[in-house]
Amino acid sequence: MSRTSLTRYLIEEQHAGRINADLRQLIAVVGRACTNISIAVSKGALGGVLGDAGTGNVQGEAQKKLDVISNEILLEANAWGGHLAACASEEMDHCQPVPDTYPRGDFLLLFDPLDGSSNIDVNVSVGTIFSVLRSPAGTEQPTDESFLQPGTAQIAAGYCIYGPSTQMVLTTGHGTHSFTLDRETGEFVLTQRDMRIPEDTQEFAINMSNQRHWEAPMQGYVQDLLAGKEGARGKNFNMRWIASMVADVHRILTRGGIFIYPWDKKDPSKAGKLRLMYEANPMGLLVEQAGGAATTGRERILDIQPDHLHQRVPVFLGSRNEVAEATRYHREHDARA
Ligand code: P6P
Repeated sequence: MSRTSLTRYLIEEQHAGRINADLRQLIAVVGRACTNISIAVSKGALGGVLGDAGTGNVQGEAQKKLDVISNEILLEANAWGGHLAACASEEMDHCQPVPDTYPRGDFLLLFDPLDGSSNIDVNVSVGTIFSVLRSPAGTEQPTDESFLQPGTAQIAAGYCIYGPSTQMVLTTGHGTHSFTLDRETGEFVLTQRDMRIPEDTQEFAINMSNQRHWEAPMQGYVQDLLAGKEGARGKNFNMRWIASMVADVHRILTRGGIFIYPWDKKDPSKAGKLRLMYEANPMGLLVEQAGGAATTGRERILDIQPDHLHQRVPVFLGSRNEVAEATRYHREHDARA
C-alpha cells in the first residue's frame, strides 16, 4: 500500500479546503525543524550538546544546551518563509516578530522547543510542542498581546516526540493524526489517522511527591484512585509518570489515561507548573480532537482567555470520563465552600 507522507497529507488537506498554503508550509517547516532537532537529540553525548547551557529562561529554569539549540532551529527555520508574523517560545521572555528583511504572513507560532529537557541527560523521551494562532487583523507589528488568544482560536497544534522513534502528532481541527519519521528518507509518514482516546481509564499520571501541597479536592480524588477496587471508585488504578509531558500525553493518546499537573501551594502564584499557551492549549486541542477532555479541574482549558504569554494553569487531560470525574471532585468541593 502506498505511504502517505506528511507532505502529501498536507497537500490533500489543502486541496480539501481544510488548510491554506501558508499553513501547509508552516507545518512542513516545523516538521523539518523537528527532524533537525531529532538528529541533534539522538546524538546524545557524541554531539557535545548535553548538559546545561549556563543560562536561565523566563521561567527561572536552567536552560539545557539543547533547549537553546532547539529554539534557534525553530526560529531560523520559520524566519524567511513568509508564512509567519511572529514566534513565541518558552525559552524567550517576549515574542519575536519575523525580521523586517523577510515577508510576513498571517500566523503566530508558539512552541516549547524541547519539553522535558531535564530528561535529556538521562536519555528519556523529550519533545517539541507547538501551537498556531492567527495574527489579529490589521496587526502591523506583532507583540506579546497579539498572542493572548484562547485555545479555541488555535488553527493547528502538535508535538514531536523524540523517543525510540520520532513521531509528529498533529491536528488542524479535523482529528488528531500521527506521523512517524523515516530516518532513511527524512520524511514523516502517516502511521495513524484519527487517534482516539478511550473514554475510561485505569491509569493516571501525576508527580505524587507533591501530594502534601495539593488542595483538598485533589487530595480526595487521588486517595480514591489509590484505594482501588475496595474504595469509592470500585476499580484498581495503575500509575505512570515520565516527567516529560510529551511522552505522558503520547501514551494517553495511544492507550488512554489521565495526566494531571494540579495547582499546588509550593508557589500559589503559579497556578501549577505547566504553561497555558505552549503546553496546555496545544495538548488540550490534540486531546479534544481525539475524543478526550482537558480542564483546569474547574473549567475547560481551551476556553481560558490568557492574560500573559507565560501564564501557568493546572492541567487535567486525557480520557474524557476520568477528566470529568476529577473535575467533579473540584466542582463539588467548591459548591460546598
Ligand atoms: P516534575 C518538564 O519539565 C515539564 O514541564 C513537563 O514536561 C512535565 O510533565 C513536568 O514538567 C514534570 O514536572 O515536577 O515532575 O519535574
